[in-house]
Amino acid sequence: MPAHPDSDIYPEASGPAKTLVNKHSDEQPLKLYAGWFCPPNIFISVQRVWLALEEKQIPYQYIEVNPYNKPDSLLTLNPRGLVPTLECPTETGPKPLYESTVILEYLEEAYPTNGPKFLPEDPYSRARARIWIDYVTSRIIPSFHRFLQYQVPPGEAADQDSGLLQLRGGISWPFEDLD
Ligand SMILES: N[C@@H](CCC(=O)N[C@@H](CS)C(=O)NCC(=O)O)C(=O)O
Repeated sequence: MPAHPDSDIYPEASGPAKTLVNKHSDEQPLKLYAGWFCPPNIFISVQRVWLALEEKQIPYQYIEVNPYNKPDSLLTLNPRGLVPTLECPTETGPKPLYESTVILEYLEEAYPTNGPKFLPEDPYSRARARIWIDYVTSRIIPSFHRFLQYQVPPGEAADQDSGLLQLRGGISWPFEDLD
């Protein structure tokens, strides 16, 4: 099988991102396996977790990996080899977590004194917030991803609006139902 086009991408962050990476290179019990090139506008999953750690000022170690050239260190923690993957300290030793929304809830619960809180305290408001989280994850992100990757089908005339119409179709929602 041919290698993924991003398998030999530049191996580390640069510019301001590199400054942040360097700040979090020291050994810490909590480790974030991430890829610098998973940009917020395409794969928001890495950025969600990275931003949460920064916002909550939770000490963490940043470990750069290329998820398209999966190192054993990542596969041992997450057999699917996706980022973000978190290595978490537990009473019985370090354990892995993955799926960005699950990681966000873990950080909220495992570090209760680190603000800001991402979810409201009131259970009903929390549930409403989760509807929005699910909507962004299941509708907006995949639709936007399809939009970015849209290609005119072979034999069809180029129409700049086709990708946009697909995006709009994917995110349609009865907005008036939600606050
Ligand atoms: N649902 C996952 C998505 C994780 C994901 O797809 N991450 C991308 C970021 S670049 C990845 O690791 N891709 C590597 C691959 O698909 O093999 C989450 O929210 O954490």
